Amino acid sequence: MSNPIVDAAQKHPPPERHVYTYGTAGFRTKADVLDSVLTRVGLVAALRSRKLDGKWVGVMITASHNPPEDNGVKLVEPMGDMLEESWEVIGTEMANQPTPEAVLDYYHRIAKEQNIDLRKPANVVVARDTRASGARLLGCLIDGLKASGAEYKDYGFLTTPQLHYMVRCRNTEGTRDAYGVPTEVGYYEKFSTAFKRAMNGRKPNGHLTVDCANGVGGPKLNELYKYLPSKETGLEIFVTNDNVIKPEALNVDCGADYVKTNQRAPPSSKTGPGDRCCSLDGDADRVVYYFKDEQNVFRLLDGDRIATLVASFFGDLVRTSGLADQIKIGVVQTAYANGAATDYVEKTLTLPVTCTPTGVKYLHHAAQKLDIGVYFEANGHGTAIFSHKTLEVIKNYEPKSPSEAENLETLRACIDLINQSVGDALSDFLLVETVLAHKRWGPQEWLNTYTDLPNRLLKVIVNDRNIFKTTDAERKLTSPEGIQPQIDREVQKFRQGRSFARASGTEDAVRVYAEAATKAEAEDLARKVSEIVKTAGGK
Ligand code: G16
Repeated sequence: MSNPIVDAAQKHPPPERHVYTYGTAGFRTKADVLDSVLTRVGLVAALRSRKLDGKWVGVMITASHNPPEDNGVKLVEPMGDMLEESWEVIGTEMANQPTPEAVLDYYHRIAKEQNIDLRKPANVVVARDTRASGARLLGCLIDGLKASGAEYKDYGFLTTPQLHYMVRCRNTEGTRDAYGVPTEVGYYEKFSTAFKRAMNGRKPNGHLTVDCANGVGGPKLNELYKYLPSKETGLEIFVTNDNVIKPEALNVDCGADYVKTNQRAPPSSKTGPGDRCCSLDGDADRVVYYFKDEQNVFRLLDGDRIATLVASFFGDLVRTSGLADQIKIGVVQTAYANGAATDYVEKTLTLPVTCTPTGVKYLHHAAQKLDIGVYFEANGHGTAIFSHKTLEVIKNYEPKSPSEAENLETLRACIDLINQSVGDALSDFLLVETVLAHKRWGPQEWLNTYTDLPNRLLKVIVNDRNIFKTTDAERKLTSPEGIQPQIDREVQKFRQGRSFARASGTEDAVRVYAEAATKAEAEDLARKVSEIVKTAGGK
């Protein structure tokens, strides 16, 4: 007798001998080998929702910063967090089941092991970015969802953070933690209203050019901007690279990853000295800023800079609202954070820094331990989150003066302006604009806060990146054997040298990061470490 799960798995068989892993941000690889994964993710999403008593879980089809021919899929927990780690293992095992019958067996095995009542409802929110393969993969996902009897709400095209927002809104609707209205209009209204409140009459200094990586962020930003008319807000935005009609243009010579990795503006950029620019990535969950200085030199203001800007602003607001003794702020970074940024946070802002492995889930969890946790990866992924206790303190505090009242109101507005479910490029850049307007800073004043150590990021292609294993928040390699002492010996030859190598969880490559006293030295160190990696990796 036929079974809907067996039928769905049969309809979308995996390619032979392909091994899938749930990486830094879900399954991510060439789109043409993902059909079977999507169907099985549908089954896992249904199980996860049932495990959580029918709460909405999210499925986002995206490969974010990867090239157009890639795609990917990730699962989102009910409050908008990344999937719990033990379920990443379940996802990986499900994706690698060899036959349709094995898929069915595994489905029931997990239900049994996890005490999941399969008669319970399952609710799943689905969205995708603008990749050409998205429609086909959505079909595969829906086959899995239907086979497991899940209810689903398909939002069509959304940015990844919008999907996280929808999930959180749906699960908190009607509760005291209600996060917002789970519609696109609800999203635009929430963040635009918060921006106007947070600006509190201040106007941005000059216009902002936003490069949307030819991804889903383009149309969504154009929509959001309708809620922020420049006549009312003073916000003048020039949207560039928003061509989603040509999916092969996605992330090509534009976008946050291009700008951060190459340390240059997209070739299409036509801005003049002092003009503020920012770049989103393909699914609009990262943002980096940059500008040309008076000498026409490109200057990057990356995730580290956003973290320091936001942390210092919140420090000021907490103090001037009269809450300094009740709320402590901390910053969470990864090994990619520039040494100068870490120093600035610890020594100038006198705030504690935590270092975690790469991946939003790690930073988010570390930030959850703080009253206000500001977390950003250098590549522009990040946000700030407020603990329950902190939200209560801020909500209930009675200001002692008109100035305290004004600062408290700005702090309260910022809480609404920040997408607390996940880093969100649209909400992040509105926050940066708010801080710059309050401080009356242009990009040069922002840059002047500290001087980055010159650095270089390289990608090395090896036979098997999985042999590269790390420890100490990815700052040291434990395998292949003997490789770390070689890297250490190189690093010691460079003034202010620091370098590490780690396998990417989203691309088939090992990433090498190096920083040193001068640009030439940083490049030299990165090259030397890459050579060591190449030799050890067998290509
Ligand atoms: C994803 C993750 C980020 C990570 C990036 C690169 O970003 O969400 O946390 O920094 O991949 O990861 P890796 O170095 O392991 O390839 P995105 O924007 O691609 O979703």
